[in-house]
Amino acid sequence: MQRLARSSAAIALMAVSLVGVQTHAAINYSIAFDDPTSALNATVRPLLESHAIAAGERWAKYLVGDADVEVVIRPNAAIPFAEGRSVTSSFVENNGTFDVFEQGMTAELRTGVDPNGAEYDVLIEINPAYVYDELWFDPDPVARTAVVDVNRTDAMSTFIHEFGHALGFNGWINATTGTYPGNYQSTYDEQINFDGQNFFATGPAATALYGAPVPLTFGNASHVANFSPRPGEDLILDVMNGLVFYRGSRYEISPLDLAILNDAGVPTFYLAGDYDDDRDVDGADFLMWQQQLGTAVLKNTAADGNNDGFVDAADLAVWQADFGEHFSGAVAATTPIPEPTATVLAAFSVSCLVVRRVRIATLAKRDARSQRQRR
Ligand SMILES: [Ca+2]
Ligand SMILES: [Ca+2]
Ligand SMILES: [Ca+2]
Ligand SMILES: [Ca+2]
Ligand SMILES: [Zn+2]
Repeated sequence: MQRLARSSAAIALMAVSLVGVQTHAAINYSIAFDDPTSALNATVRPLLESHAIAAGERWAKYLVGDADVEVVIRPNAAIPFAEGRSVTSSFVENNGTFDVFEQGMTAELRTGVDPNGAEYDVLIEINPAYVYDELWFDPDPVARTAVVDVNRTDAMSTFIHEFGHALGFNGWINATTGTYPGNYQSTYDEQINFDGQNFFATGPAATALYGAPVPLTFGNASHVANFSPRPGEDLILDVMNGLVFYRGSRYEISPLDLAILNDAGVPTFYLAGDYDDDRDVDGADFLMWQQQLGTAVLKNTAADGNNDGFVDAADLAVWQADFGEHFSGAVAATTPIPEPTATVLAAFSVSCLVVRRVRIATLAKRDARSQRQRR
C-alpha cells in the first residue's frame, strides 16, 4: 500500500470543475472531475456522477452526522479498475504504541469539522477503459431494480465499494507481513489481528455478528474474504470483498460491513427491522414486509431483515424483534483532538479488487443468473 504525501500546491493547480450537488438529510455530496483532457467524456460523466451520488446516499442511510462530502473523480489509465479513499486522515488518539488516524470523510461526519478545509475529501480514480468497456450503468441507480447486463460489472457496486474505503476500510498495515511502515495506524488497522498466516478484523461488533474474527483478504487487507484454503470464502459476495465482482450481479452494503466500520469508529447506525429506512421499526415497516412477502430482493434492502435476499417469515421475526426500536439521536460527544506529536500528513491509498482469473463453481450455483469473473 503506497502512501502519498499531500501536496496543496498540486491540488490548487488541479483543473476541477464542479458539475453537480445532491442533498441528503445529513450528508451533501458534490461530484467534480479532475479530467482536463476529457478522458471521461460527456456521455459518461453524468452517469459517473449520478452513480457516485447514489452510492454515497446508500451509505448515508446508515451513517450518523452531518458532512459536506466533496468527491473528485479522476481518470487513471495506470490502475486496473477503480480506487477510492479519503484524501486525508485525521488524528484520533495515541494508543500507547501508535498514533491512530481515521479517514477524513469520517472525521468530518464525526466532528462536523472538515479536516482538510476546502480541499476535496474523497478521491475516486477510475480507469477510462473500465468505465467504457466494463461498467454497467443502472437506468435508476437509486432503485436498482433493472436486470444487470450479464456481461458487465455493476457500476453502483463499484462506487459503493469505493466509498467503503473512504469511510473506513483503509490503513497502512502491510497485508502480507502484518507490519507497519511507521508509528501510525488507522482505526481500521487497529482492529486487525495477523496470526502469522491470515488477517482478521477483531472488533467487538464485527466479531459478535460474524461469530468469530472476520477474515480479511490476504495481500489486500482493506477488504473481507479469501479464496479457500484461506478463511472467509463465505464473504466473497460482500461488497467489500477484495477478490472479485461477478458480472451481472449487484452488491449491497452488508450488516457486517457496517459492524466493521463501527468498530473502526465510524458512526454507523443499523436497525435490521427498519425496512423503510426512516430509523424506526413500526407498522410502516410491517406493511412493507407484507407487500413484499414471497419476493426476491437485493440482500439487506427492502424488507430483507436477515440479509438473505428473500422476504419471508424470517424477516417478520426480525421486524418483531426490533419493533419499537428507533434512533435516539444520541451520538457520542466529540471534542477537538490534539495534534499528534509527530504529525503524519499521509493520504491513504488502496488497490481495489485485485482479481484472479478463476472460476468458482460453487458460487455459480448459488446464483441462477450468469455470473462471470471480472477481468
Ligand atoms: Ca467536506
Ligand atoms: Ca475538505
Ligand atoms: Ca421504519
Ligand atoms: Ca430475508
Ligand atoms: Zn477495494
